[in-house]
Amino acid sequence: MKRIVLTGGVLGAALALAACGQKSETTIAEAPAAPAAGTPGAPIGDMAGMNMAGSQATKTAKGTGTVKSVDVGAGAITVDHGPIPEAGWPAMTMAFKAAPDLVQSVKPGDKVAFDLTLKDGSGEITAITKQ
Ligand SMILES: [Cu+2]
Repeated sequence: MKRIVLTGGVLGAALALAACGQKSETTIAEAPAAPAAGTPGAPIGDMAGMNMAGSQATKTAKGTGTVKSVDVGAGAITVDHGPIPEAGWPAMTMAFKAAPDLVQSVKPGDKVAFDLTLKDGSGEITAITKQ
């Protein structure tokens, strides 16, 4: 804080010199310093709030693909799926978490359309239908 005040004083002195002794301009130049010093705190607080909201939100997405394997015990369906723009994923084969009744409703080789809930970079199948 002291260094900021000193810097302000130096700048104020420089401005006073530049203004050739017009003291009214020195006063105007120093006035904005107080609001400016408080300004950085507000945007940082807002951004922190936005980030928290973003991490807590869950997105949904839809995909299509071919079931590669199912694991009822683990509650997972492995799908060779097409691109899923909502998740920013290219086509790939990956395992999704899914409720037991969904896992049991499909078998390897099935062509399926599915709904996903996206959270923390992974997806859970919330609905799946054979095509
Ligand atoms: Cu994937």
